[in-house]
Amino acid sequence: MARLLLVLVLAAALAAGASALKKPPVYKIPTGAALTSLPGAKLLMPSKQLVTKLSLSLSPVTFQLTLKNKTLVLQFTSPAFISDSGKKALAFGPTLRINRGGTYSVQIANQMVDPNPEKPGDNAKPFYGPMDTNFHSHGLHFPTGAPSQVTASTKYIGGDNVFIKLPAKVAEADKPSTITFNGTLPSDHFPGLNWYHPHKHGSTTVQTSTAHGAILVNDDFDVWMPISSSGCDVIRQVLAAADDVILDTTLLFFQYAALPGTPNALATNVDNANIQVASNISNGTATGNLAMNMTGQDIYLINGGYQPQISMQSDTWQRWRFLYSGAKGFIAITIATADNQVATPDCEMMLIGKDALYLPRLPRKIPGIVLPAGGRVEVLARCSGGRGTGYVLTAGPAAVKVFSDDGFNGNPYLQQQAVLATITMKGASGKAVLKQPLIEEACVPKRPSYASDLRDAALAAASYPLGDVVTSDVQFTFNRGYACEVNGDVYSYPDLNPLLMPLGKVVQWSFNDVFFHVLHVHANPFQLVAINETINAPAPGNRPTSFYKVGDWYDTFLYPFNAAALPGSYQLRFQPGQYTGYSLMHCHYLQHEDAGCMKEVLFQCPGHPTDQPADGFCPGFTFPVPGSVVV
Ligand SMILES: [Cu+2]
Repeated sequence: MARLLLVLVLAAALAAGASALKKPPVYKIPTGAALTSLPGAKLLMPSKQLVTKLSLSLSPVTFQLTLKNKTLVLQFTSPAFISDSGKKALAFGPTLRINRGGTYSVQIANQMVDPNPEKPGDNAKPFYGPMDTNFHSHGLHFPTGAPSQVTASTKYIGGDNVFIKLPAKVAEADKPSTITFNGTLPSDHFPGLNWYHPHKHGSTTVQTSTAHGAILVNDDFDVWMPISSSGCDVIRQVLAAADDVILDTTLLFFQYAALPGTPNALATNVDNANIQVASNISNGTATGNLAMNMTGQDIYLINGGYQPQISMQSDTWQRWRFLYSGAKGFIAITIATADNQVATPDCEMMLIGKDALYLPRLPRKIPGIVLPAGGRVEVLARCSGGRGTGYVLTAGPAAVKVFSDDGFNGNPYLQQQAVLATITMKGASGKAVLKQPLIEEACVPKRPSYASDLRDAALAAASYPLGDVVTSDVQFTFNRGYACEVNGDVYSYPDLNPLLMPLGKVVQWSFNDVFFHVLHVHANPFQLVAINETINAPAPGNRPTSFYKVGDWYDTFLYPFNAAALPGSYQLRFQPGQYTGYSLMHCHYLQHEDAGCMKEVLFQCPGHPTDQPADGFCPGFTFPVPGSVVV
């Protein structure tokens, strides 16, 4: 009887806690609006001035999508970053804009409420502590902030420490836990589009699609593309003068998922953990919030808008920086005709880089892009249609056909949406500098040492013996219905067997499966130096096209062309440095990450087998294969 009473009291307390939640602010998803008029457009793409300091609250926001006939089709509540300066509910946080060598700081206060905080043992589950959070700077090369596995989870000392946790409030009136995340970039940090998002293991899936923001590292063409010595004279003019457009492509997905801790939650959540989990905790009425059954109704937003409109001028280059901020899946994207959505010769795309890492030679003419969860792609695009002509930016069948006759061999993570955005031509008044033809691969940008060329010929040129490359096999495997493993281990912290990145060496991973999984490595990017075509040629009907080329650099890599994906299919090389400490590699399908497909990576200073120098630097370190940039 006493026990029953206790249960009743607890239930009443929980109900009281839930009903005491404040009503979240509402973000109305605009449909068909001009890209430049979307809410927060100027925070997403700030003009050239720096934005290095933010104060953000992770707070519940109610998202609503209403069609033109005023039918409410979608309403859910999910965590989002609200800036303390604007206090407006948006679909993204403000963009950080930093120079190479610059410093940033972002204060995060976790205002989410979870009346059922994490219990001991919960971290063995795929999804736990769903409203606990932290902050990851995806793509930045800077200190790990984690010299020791003993202290990293309890003490934030700066840098990209994602072992730290900001617990949710238990009740609305509680003080939020708060950390100011900060970092300083090296003076040779590559320019480009990176991004920030929560990275607390167990809750990345339910937070990232709606809680994230962009990090732009500014161009510095005099450094990376010096005049009359790099072949870049024309393209740097074009990049500098073109309209600069971030396309933050996020995915809202709605298959029903059981709440953490409920029967079958483990087995059913792996592919389905989603917004309902967050919604249920954020305002206690998850599935009831959907005005229709959204199963299979996943939708993409661009910059917080549904099918927004991009304006272009005829034959005039525009600079597009794609970010896939959705928690799962991948898409192919191309430009198609507006009426019947077939690929069109009117439009051209020139690839500049992937994941904020310039191609070895640029630009490269491409028929479309493949964008995986977490990835970024930068292109110059133009179309020839006259005033009033319309096109669409499509992730539908026309885009898939560019790369595959059969939906990438039936890849289950391929997502499609016929219209991501519409494109409207505004006539021919573009600047002359933006109408110049671009010569393919004319430009060889300078490279920093942490992303210098590591192919065999480049190692030979640097007198680095091939026999000194430190090699290991690394594999993702999906087991037992829900457990996701790296080299046979489900993620745990601390990790007694981290992958080693010895400073002063070139490291090579023979990797297996980037068909079902998207490889992301924190802190240090990698170069694709070989694909073993005898064990992993693209399946018949699949075409990597010019978009994929050995020698390209990534921090987030998917190669969705053959499900066989045998061990040793891909050779990836890293040159770790100049930072030390513990970091992570994982699958960026975040439901796989939360299910365990994550492993620690130790950037290891010689003479320091486990704990690393407290300041994060390795004394006397120099890169054995130096880059070409002079800063
Ligand atoms: Cu995966």
